[in-house]
Amino acid sequence: MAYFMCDVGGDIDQRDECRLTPNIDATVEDLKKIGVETTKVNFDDPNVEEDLEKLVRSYDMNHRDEIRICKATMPDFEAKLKIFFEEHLHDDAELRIIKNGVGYFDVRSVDEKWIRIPVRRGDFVFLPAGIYHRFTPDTAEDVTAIRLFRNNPKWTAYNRSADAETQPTRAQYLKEILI
Ligand code: KMT
Ligand code: NI
Repeated sequence: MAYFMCDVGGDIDQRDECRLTPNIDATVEDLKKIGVETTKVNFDDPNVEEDLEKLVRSYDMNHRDEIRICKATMPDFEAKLKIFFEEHLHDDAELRIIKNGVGYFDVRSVDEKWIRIPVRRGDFVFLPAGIYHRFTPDTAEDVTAIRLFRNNPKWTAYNRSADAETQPTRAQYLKEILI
């Protein structure tokens, strides 16, 4: 379950749970308000391929690939981790299914607090285009994810800035989702 998280930095490692004390859960409703959807895929089900196909179709996607985020397989690993954890938005939705490992997607709540969504094997996450978000693996630093996308995905990251604020996708998100 998702929860509102504490600030990171100093003694607080982004790769830890980063819960508030006391913990404050974020509800499905909190996520719905910002256009975020989560569901599960059962990789141990022999029909998992069908479930994956259904997901791909229900989100009108037509491709998928796999990304493994770990030191051994990812060139410039440390730099990539920094990029993933910079608050940013994209012109396309971000759809991910975690196949292995543990990580955290952080998304901004309606009132701009960080909501942390812990993800592990079987977790599917949909982040709409224009939402500010970031990602980190946990301390094991080995996450494999399936990415769903359409032709010519617009994965350019706009880090939070005046420039990102003026992106049409951001305006669209604010108009359609937040208001
Ligand atoms: C992204 O676009 O930030 C990523 O793909 C990283 C998360 S995938 C588990
Ligand atoms: Ni992203």
